[in-house]
Amino acid sequence: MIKKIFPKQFTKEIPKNTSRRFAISDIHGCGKTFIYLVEEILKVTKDDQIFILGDLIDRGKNAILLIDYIIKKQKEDFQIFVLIGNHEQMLLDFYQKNNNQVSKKTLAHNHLEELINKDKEIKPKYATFFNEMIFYIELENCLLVHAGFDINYEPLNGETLFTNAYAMLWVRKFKGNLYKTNRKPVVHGHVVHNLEEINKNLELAKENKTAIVPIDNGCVYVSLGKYQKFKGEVGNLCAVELNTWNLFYTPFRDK
Ligand SMILES: [Mn+2]
Repeated sequence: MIKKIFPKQFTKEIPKNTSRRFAISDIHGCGKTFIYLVEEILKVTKDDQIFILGDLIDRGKNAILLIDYIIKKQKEDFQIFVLIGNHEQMLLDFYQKNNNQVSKKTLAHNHLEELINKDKEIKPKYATFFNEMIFYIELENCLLVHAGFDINYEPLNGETLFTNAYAMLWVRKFKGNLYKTNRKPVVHGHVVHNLEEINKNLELAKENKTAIVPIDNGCVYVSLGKYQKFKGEVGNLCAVELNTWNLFYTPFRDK
């Protein structure tokens, strides 16, 4: 059972739209890469929708830049929807266990000092941002979640696949099952997949033949010099357009 955390709700209705819908995951502080992807490659407009599948923070240097950018664009009526990942959950859990305080020293490791005020409390604009995160989104043709759904999970005490917060944030190597996910493939991040694996599943999605579409290509690991631990081509921030299943991506960039 997951501890009490900030998000107020599991999911919410997404306005229908006829324009493009992009899913992007595991930005992990690669704020400059994200901004380049949405502005220069995707050229996102207010008609498009962007879904961020969690793990915005930790590891990379520009998580604050990223969150400030998202808040600014949302205020300008850009349609950006943000899911929670296990990295947000770990921070919020730690914060609450610590009587709603966290030190700059603790945050410095992940370049998050700007999250807090002088009383070591999360600043209201960021608290609101975390509060409005949700666990999953159901669109007409797919489900979006950070880690996945534990399709082997036997519902207990009224819980379902869609209220099993622990699995949605942490599950790895889950097997897909279209029957259990309303005949919809699950688009998720959390575990790095190389471009070949991502492309293979996108091709299957186009033919309605897959239950799982991973989109995390490990963008931040290049900036950390940890490229080698993964097999195949990794190190890009990916955006998948959810109507066509087309893939867009850019390598990590620091400017
Ligand atoms: Mn994760």
